[in-house]
Amino acid sequence: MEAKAFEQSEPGGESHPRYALTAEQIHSAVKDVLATSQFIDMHTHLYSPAFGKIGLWGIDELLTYHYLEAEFFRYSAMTPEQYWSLSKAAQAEAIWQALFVDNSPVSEATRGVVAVLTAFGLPTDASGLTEARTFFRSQAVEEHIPKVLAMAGITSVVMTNDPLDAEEQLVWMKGIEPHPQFQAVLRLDRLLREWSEPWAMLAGQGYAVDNQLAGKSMAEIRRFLTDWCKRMAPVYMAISLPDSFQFPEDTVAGKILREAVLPSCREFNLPLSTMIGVRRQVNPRLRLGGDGVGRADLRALENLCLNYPDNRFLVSVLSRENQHELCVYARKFNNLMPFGCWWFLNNPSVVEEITRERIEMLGTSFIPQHSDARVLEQVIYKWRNTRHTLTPILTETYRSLARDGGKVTRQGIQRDVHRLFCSNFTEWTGR
Ligand code: FIX
Ligand code: ZN
Repeated sequence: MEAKAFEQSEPGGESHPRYALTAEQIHSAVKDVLATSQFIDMHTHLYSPAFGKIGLWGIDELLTYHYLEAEFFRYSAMTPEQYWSLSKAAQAEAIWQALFVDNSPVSEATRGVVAVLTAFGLPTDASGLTEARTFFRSQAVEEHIPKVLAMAGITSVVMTNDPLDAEEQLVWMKGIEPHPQFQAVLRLDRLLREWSEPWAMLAGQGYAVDNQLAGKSMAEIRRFLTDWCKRMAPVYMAISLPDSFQFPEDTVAGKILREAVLPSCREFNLPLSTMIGVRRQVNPRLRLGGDGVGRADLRALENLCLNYPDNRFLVSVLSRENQHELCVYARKFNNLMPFGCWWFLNNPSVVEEITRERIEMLGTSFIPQHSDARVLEQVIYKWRNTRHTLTPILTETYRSLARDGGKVTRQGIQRDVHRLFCSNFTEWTGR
């Protein structure tokens, strides 16, 4: 019986989209579909050209990515304080020397830089950065951005926009033209911090909030969210949350989430993205590279999904130990969309494990990956690696289906890949 799926082969050959593929053909079809399909990058820290210097790109930024800074201190005798006192160029040179010249760049993040250099035809074994710097300096950013996105095979990129960041606020207040390839996200981490900080910032933007969150504070926070939704036209609102996150919780942040954020999401029909499990500043000396991970109690997520059925939640969890629970919750609540293999999970071995589990439990009703790129050119290696890691996983998935008697076609694979990397997101966000 095992051959049944393969007996259905139609005339017109393998290239016919509805031709039932053989086990051998499945591999090349999956590889080809993954290589040629365009994806949406639904969470990054990249910016459209209108944001000027806020958007990071080029070799010095690639080398001083906080993933690499954390790795640098494992090899170098330099203290973090000495490192922070250097110029960006000197930091990049120190990292190049330690991670690429004195040692083999075999980690995921270092291989990424090698892949980017290769993609631009730059040397990967140079003793210094002269050639790479000359190349990047000669690029005009407005043309460089679409070229890089095309090289990564992504049609559009979702930014992370913080309305309480002074520099970013200025750009939005000036008014910017929407960019066809960049979508905004209203990021709320600062709003949900220890209230004394956002209180002063909101007051500074002209909202009549009280330092005790009393009086009409909540209505004013709603007004703040409304104004920023109109200004940014975000595709979702987002918060990253610690491993200790609880909901409901009788704290200022818990109250703002319940009484302002969730109702605003409903009003504007926006999903809320929650990224749960970060332990901020485990080692503050490493700055951005100093955050860690902790296992979260996902009952908080259960309470959100259960008690707010009219809200939609995009959810990524940072701890490997929370991944299985997340899949189980997604089977219980169809207002929950798991996404991405975030940060410390974005390594082939872990991506493979998580993605297999998600397919086994959720079929194609999840979003396998986002890049989380902070520096433009990172999308080239991050998306290449995603395609590479997913090829054997999807191949095996479809071969199992064929073994069970299912008809596997190129058209079906295309539909599924599109669903995973585009339409699960666009349908969820209504864009
Ligand atoms: O909170 C986030 O969006 C995180 O992705 C970042 O803050 C984190 O520093 C990062 O870059 C992870 O990839
Ligand atoms: Zn991020």
